[in-house]
Amino acid sequence: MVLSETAERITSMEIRGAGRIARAAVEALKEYSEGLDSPDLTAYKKSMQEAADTLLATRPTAVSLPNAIHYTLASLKAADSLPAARAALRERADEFIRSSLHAIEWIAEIGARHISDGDVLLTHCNSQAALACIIEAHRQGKEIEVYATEVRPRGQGLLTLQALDQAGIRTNYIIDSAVRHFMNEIDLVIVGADAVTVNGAVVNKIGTAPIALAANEARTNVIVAAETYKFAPLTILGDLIEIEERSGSEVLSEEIAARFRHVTIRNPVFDVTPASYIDLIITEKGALPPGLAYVIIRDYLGWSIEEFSKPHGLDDRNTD
Ligand code: RI2
Repeated sequence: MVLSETAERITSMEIRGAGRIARAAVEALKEYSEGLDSPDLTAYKKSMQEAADTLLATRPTAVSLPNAIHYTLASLKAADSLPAARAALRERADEFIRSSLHAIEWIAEIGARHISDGDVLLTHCNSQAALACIIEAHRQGKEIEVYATEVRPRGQGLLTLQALDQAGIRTNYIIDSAVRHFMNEIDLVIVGADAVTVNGAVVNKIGTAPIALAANEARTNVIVAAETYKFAPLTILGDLIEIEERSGSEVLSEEIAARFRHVTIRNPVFDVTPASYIDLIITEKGALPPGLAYVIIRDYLGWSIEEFSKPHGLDDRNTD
């Protein structure tokens, strides 16, 4: 598939989910690199950067995308010839894809430890990482039941239903606004993440924050399943995660919307859940309270506060 096609499929959400878009982008970079007919290393690097920019422009919120792209491109730094650069990129891309899939297996293993026999769980949207924990707990023989939300406006809840049903897990399908009604029956909320900030706030599908609020009120624990590459290094500098707002036509058809003259349809697709509403973040490196998010950014993404005292430190950073 050509790179622009992958970019288009990410933008349209045909390829979706923070982990999946990261892997698809890295795969696209690798394919693009293989087919690139560059006269020299400088031209090759320039073309690769342009390709990366095209992919980076697709969706602004899931930090897995820039983290994965920067990690892959960082492999070019040490290359001193065009063939070496191409080989390094290929190796790095394969390594990222392999390790990101491994990460989900580890998260499943660690997350399942936090799910007890008899638990009633609630999940929102369609997170591979969160689902992996639920499915692993079921595989271990724990008797569990799940509430899965519809996820307006794109309906990713259906994908979740498919996965849970296929695994043979007893599931209740509810509309998003029914969450509080059922919260007293829920033992544990488990969701994924598109980004985790340095202070442990979690950016995830719109509706996650009110679910966490309702859980907090009902004293129900909330855990987040997130690979380390979903932690956002630039939040150390105070950068905010951009919340993607998509077309209003996803919420109301253009035909119906055209009947109104004074109505604007707003469609933010993510929200921010503060760290204080999250009990635990499950990463492939272990489970940690959200307050320790900085440790992940420093130890596993290689970004430390000390680096930022250097001028131009940011431009030189990579995830090596
Ligand atoms: P995994 C999704 O975003 C959802 O917000 C989901 O919770 C998150 O990515 C993480 O998904 P979207 O692409 O990486 O549906 O765990 O907007 O699969």
